[in-house]
Amino acid sequence: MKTISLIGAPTDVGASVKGAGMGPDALRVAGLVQALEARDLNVIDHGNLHGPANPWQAPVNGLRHLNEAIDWNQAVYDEVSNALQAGHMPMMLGGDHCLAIGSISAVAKHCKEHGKKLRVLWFDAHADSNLSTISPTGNIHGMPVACLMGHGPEQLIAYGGYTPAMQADEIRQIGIRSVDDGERQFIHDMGIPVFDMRYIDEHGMRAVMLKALEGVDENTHIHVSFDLDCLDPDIAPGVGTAVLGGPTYREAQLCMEMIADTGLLGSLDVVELNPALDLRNQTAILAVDLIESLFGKSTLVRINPKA
Ligand code: HAR
Ligand code: MN
Ligand code: MN
Ligand code: MN
Repeated sequence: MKTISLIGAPTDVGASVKGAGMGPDALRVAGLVQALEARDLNVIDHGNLHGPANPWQAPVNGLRHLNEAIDWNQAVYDEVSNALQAGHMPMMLGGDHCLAIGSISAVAKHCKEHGKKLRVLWFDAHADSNLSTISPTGNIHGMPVACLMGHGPEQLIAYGGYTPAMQADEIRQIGIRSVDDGERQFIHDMGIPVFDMRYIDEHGMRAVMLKALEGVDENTHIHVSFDLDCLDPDIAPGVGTAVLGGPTYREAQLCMEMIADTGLLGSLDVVELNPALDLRNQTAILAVDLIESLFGKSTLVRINPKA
């Protein structure tokens, strides 16, 4: 039986609005543990990590709350590393998306040490590829992809002991529709593969996921970094930085189902849930519903599913 390590990281130090720190508990209230157990998974809920409070300061040198972000990511890095070491599948419950720096640094190191190929599927409305010099806000949740690719403050780019943690060909971004000018340039320069909303509109989600999963094999570790603001705000209002025009419920389900079909999911981030902005916990409930599909719950009723 597979064991899932739930790791709560209740902070919003990287975000532009407060509230994401309540994300882990809202996911628990929505029945995350029970849903996973119903998928025949063994769940160990490690509870919530501890870290510095959000001092709510202005950016310094283009970075907001750098020291706090460093500490939180160290805690996430350590706990995700422990889970992988124990042979468990880490599920990091954010918290804002800056925490993916620690989480993916740990996963990338694990893959290197075990000769595994890494494929990160980054679901997001935003590109999260800002640098301190180009960010319009200084918020570090807008910077994790750049940090993981070796561009960021030195303490945020070397958790695993080497830089960069991740190469451009190890990530696929899906659902992107809000990109700053500087980020657009960075994405082009680095060659990060992006399936933006226009691409999804034109080609359809099935074609997008087939492409995003191209090249994965039995030796691939898939990491899903799921920023809930990827989803259309009509169905997922409980996020701090909602952007119109995201994937529908069915499109999101198809993504999860196609990843489940690979059998290669190795780790997961669920981030940017903001219960203070949610309606009766509906975004958390939706997240749990999608996670069930990611772990193989299927609504297929065809006699021959391949037909
Ligand atoms: N690009 C903007 C910035 O850097 C908004 C980033 C918002 N990021 C998240 N995570 N919510 O995806 O400030
Ligand atoms: Mn994000
Ligand atoms: Mn986002
Ligand atoms: Mn693994």
